[in-house]
Amino acid sequence: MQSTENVVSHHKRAKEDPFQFHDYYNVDELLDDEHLLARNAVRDWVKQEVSPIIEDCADKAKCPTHLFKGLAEIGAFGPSLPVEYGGGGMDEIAYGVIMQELERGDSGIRSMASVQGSLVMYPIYKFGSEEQRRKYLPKLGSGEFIGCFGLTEPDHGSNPGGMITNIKDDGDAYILNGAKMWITNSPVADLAVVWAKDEEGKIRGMIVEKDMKGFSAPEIHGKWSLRASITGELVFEDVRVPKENVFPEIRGLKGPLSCLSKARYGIAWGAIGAALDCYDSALRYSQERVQFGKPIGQFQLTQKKLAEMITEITKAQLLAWRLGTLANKGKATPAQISMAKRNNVNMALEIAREARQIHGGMGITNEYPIMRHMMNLETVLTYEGTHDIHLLITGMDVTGLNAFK
Ligand code: TGC
Ligand code: FAD
Repeated sequence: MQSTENVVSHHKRAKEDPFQFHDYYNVDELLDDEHLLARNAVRDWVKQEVSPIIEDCADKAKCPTHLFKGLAEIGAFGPSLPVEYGGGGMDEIAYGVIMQELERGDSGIRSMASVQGSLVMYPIYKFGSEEQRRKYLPKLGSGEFIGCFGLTEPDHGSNPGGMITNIKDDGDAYILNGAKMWITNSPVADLAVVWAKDEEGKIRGMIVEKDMKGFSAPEIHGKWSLRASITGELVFEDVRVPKENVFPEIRGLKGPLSCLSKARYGIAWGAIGAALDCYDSALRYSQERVQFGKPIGQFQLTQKKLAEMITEITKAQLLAWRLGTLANKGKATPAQISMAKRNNVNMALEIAREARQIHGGMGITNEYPIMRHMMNLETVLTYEGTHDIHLLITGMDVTGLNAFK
């Protein structure tokens, strides 16, 4: 049995966040000063602002909404969008390393930033009119407004093209009806980027503001995963959306899917952060925990686990870095992004499971970050396209044959 003293010291250590970065192949040498500056600033911020409260937030299923302002200050919203539109003016690798550090803290914190930057600011920047950009982007970039992204419906998750949420022309506005499900941040959002079919059956994007009549965003309770992130529905009952709030040009599923490409790219990096946190904790535990008269890290079976973990993390780091260089040249294809999202999230989940074993019974407690990451990663494996949907995207890309049609 663990002594009380031991438990207290473990607890203190967890609160102090002893995380150390691991970079087995010196990937840092591939980063420039701006990347390292951004990365280190976010790492410090996570240690100061996220680590001390995150277990409690997860325990109580409470989203730390006060962190929206801090996330804005560290440049986590739209790092690669232009500064004049509320972004950080950095490149795609800077965006990636920032997501990695946030998810090292918690996938839900990375989600807060992914949604705001890649799923709300990005579509407004990419598809919005100049008026829409000027009206919303600075306030979203500064965290004054919180946004959410409504694509998934109760009956259309992996197949968003089947959506039934719709708009009907009514003079200077559209009348919006339908419902969206599983929407990150929706109960606390000031606005939602919503995708709905017009009378010709074409998918359109629009900005719906929280005080529009007929619009509500009830919270979804009972999640065992991503507990520090708030999730809800979007319900539209004859909501009058002014035409000036509708994206002027974009039509079809490629609108929302191109936003997903941006967010999936960030997740491919982010998941490495969760994996690193689990690995770091397992490595330290294996050096400290003594059984049969020696540290458990001295047993070959523990070494096998740790050696495989760092190998998989290193492969994922290189995959993400290469994807980043392609993205910087505008050459990362959606299928390449799918491969990295699928591989890196699955890698992180498997590492969380192995790390849990290394921690023995302590691995199931909130003295260590393992179970929280593991539960979070079950969502990350599913949202932004499930593990199997991404496999089928790769399958389609290599065979030229479409499993979805
Ligand atoms: P399909 O006919 O293949 O494509 C329709 C049009 O879209 C184009 N396209 C893309 N464009 C940009 N980026 C991508 N990733 C794209 N994928 C496809 C495609 O070229 C085509 O263009 P065009 O010009 O010919 O019209 O569409 P499909 O209906 O057969 O569906 C394909 C499939 C299954 C791959 C797609 O529907 C899919 O990716 N499903 C997964 C849905 C998904 O990922 N949902 C995520 C919801 S948002 C979310 O989870 C946020 S979590 C937030 C957080 O907290 O972090
Ligand atoms: P389904 O599509 O019903 O899939 C169920 C299973 O069937 C999966 O294993 C899937 O891989 C499999 N399957 C489906 N189709 C096929 C096929 N053709 N071949 C083989 N297998 C298949 N959505 C948003 O729009 N905005 C958000 O902010 C957002 N945030 C989220 C936050 C959380 C916490 C969660 C859990 C989800 C969020 N989502 C969001 C929704 C998310 O994107 C969907 O859950 C996801 O796309 C899967 O849809 P589904 O849950 O309806 O599962």
